[in-house]
This record gives sequence, structure tokens and C-alpha cells, in this order.
Amino acid sequence: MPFAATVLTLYPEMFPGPLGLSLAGRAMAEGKWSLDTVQIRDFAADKHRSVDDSPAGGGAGMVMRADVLAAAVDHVLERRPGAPLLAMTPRGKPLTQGLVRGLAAGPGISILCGRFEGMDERLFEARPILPVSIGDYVLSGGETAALVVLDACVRLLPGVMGAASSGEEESFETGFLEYPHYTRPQMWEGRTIPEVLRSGDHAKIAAWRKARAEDDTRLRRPDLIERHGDARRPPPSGAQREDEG
Ligand code: 6GU
Repeated sequence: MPFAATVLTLYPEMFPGPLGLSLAGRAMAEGKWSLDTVQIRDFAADKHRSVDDSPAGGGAGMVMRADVLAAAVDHVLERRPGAPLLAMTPRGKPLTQGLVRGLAAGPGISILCGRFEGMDERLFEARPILPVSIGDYVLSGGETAALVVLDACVRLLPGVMGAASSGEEESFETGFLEYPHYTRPQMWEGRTIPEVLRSGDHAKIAAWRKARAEDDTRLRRPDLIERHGDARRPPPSGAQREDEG
């Protein structure tokens, strides 16, 4: 069974968007995954088809109604009972490669995209929904975040990426950023490719790449080192990594 994605949105025209091209587009054409959209507005019950209302307690903007969202969500949960339902929101759990790996290993995902200031919080209490954020910045809606989640999942599906994607050396799979890459020409604007990469000594190259990955991670993403633990230091006694629990 191909990986089935369902996106609940007020803007179905945004899909498949970039996922209709390149790697993901080819995989979709080959039947390795499918994408359906559900128009949230179709579940509005009043004659104006309204999906939002002003925030309780006052303040700027509008809030998506729990009753309308629940009707759309219930429709999707019935149609795709096996697929986890994510909601894209900056209040969500951060998206990680570990979460992506888990999602890509399943039958598919459904993704609820918020607009306006947010969604009525009672929805998350009343339905099995995992709120997910793609980072600490604010988007105008969850749709572009949903595209990010789907891109990250689709490239991991069987037969979608070639050898490069076995992916075990990639950033975040090792706990470090990936090492830097170079290709011809050997000399560009007076800059050469590191000599070790032309040495043909594969052990030396592997050691150089590992050292560069660690150095660059320390410089650019000290938070990753904190989170993953320094491989060259034993962890404090009794400590366990979160994903080893
Ligand atoms: Cl998932 N949605 C929105 N609207 N903004 C975000 C986000 C999601 N992740 C980061 N910012």
C-alpha cells in the first residue's frame, strides 16, 4: 500500500505545489505515495460557511472554530483510521528527523493546517491530534509547514531516494550536522578542495569528515551536542538518551 497523505486546509490549491515536482513528484507519479486534500470550509454548517470567529477574551485576529474543525477531522479519521493526525501550529512539538522517520514508516499521515491566529484549543482535548511545529518562527498558515513534513517523509519512502538516501550519514541521523561537500573544479576563485579529499585514502577521508562534522556542529549547533550527548564523553551515570528509553 502506498503512503497516503491527507491534508485538511482552507487552501487546497497549495497542494501538491512543490511536491508535484522533482523527487516527490516522480514518486507520486510512480504510485509510491498519494496526496488528497479536504476543504475545511465544506464542514461549516451555517449559510455563510464561516470557519472562524473572534477570540474569547479579546485580542487581534480570528480563531478557527472547534466545531467546524472537528467535523472535518472526524471525516478524515473515519476515512483514514490508521494514519496519525498532525496539526501544524507554532505551539506544537518540534519536528525532528526521528519523528519523520516514525511517520514515514507508517501507512500515511493526515495533516490539519491552521490559519488565522490559531485553532480553538478544545479541539486538541477532544480528538487524537499531535500538534507539530517546524521551528521557532511564525508562518501565515500551516500549509507550508505541512509541505515540509510531507517532503521529509516522502524522501524516506522505499524506492524514492537512491543510494544517497539510505541516509545513514545525513545530518541529524548521526546526531551531528553532515560534513561539507565539494566537487569540481578543483580550483574556483582561488579556492581549492581540501587536499585529503583527493588523497584516495578512504580511512583518512572518513576521519576528516567525522572531525569536520563534529567541529561544524559545535560551532553552528551547540544545541545538538547538548541534546545528543558528546559521543567522546561518557554520559552522566544513569542518564539515558530520550530515544533509547
Ligand atoms: Cl507548523 N504553523 C504555523 N502557522 N507557523 C509555524 C509553524 C507551523 N511552525 C513554525 N511556525
